[in-house]
Amino acid sequence: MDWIDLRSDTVTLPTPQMRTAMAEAEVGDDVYGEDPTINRLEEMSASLMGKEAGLFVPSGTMGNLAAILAHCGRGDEFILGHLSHTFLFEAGGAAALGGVHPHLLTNQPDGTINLDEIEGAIRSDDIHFPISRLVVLENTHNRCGGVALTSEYTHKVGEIAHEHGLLFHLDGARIFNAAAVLEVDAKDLAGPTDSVTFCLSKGLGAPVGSVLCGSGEFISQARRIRKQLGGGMRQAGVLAAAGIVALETMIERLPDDHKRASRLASELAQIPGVSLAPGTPYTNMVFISLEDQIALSASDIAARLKERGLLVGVTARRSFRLVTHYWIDDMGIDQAVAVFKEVIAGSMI
Ligand code: TLP
Repeated sequence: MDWIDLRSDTVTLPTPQMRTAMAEAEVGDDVYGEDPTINRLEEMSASLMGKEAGLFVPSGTMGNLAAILAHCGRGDEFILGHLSHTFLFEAGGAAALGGVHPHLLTNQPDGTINLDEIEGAIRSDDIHFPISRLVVLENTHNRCGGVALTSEYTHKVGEIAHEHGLLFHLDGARIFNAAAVLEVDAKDLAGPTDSVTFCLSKGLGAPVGSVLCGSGEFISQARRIRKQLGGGMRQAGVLAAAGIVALETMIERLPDDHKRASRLASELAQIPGVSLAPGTPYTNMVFISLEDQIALSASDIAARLKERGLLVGVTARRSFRLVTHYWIDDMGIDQAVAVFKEVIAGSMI
């Protein structure tokens, strides 16, 4: 079956140009710092983020974890949103491996955290309290609908963090989607941060990897932590080569995914029984839910869609996430809408 896979942009397969670059990549032992392709990817990434240095890591999860462990010690506290990927979907790594205490604040529907709440969450010097060390934001914000956080907001958070002596990390897994929709440079969004992770293996289509960027000193420390976590790779230039192609060819096409997400959303909204989440889509994610006249649960609907070749993400009992990406063309959107229509029509009370 030719699947239409809208579960995530993580499902993207490498492009033919990536596969060629991977086959031809010049490689060396990266633990010795001798893989020229990885070195090049790290330099390109740092320059795109406006930082001194970069570190190629196997995943966004490891990038965020290495950043938190480099910034915080055991018993320190990091402030983050209750819907952030780092809190929800990274297996509690900061607590499990670093003894770093999460201080959760409410994410607003637009992905931000109220600035007064951030300031109010910063602890005073009292032996009863953990030490506030770090603020973490996410851009685009996945569970808040793939919404982009503006550079004005990010600057304000940076000011608050730095005024109080805290550090600031950005989970910029999809920072280029944010930059595209806001029509700013990714550097503007990463500017106020002390560190930023972005992913090559989501909308940019590379098979593996993320890059953590920050100051030279921070990256040296993160490099040691990556080794501790078992993430010191050897001739991984074969992977970095795909990452370079991703940076060179895939960033400028992200608006295509956003346009297709818009069309998908407006066509799904026409189907009786389906409603759009407020604001969706902001970028490449469409969040929808089932109205009461649909008898089946989201998982049951997803199973029926799957039988017809359409894969979607189930986010709750009655809701879904559909993500557009490089491998979903206009025809894929048409087919997805047609399959949805058919399955929903057969599921009315
Ligand atoms: N997100 C995945 C799943 O884990 C939910 C997805 O399908 O969206 N930060 C953000 C904002 C992410 O969305 C993800 C992955 C990560 C970090 C982690 O990246 P990986 O999967 O490379 O560890």
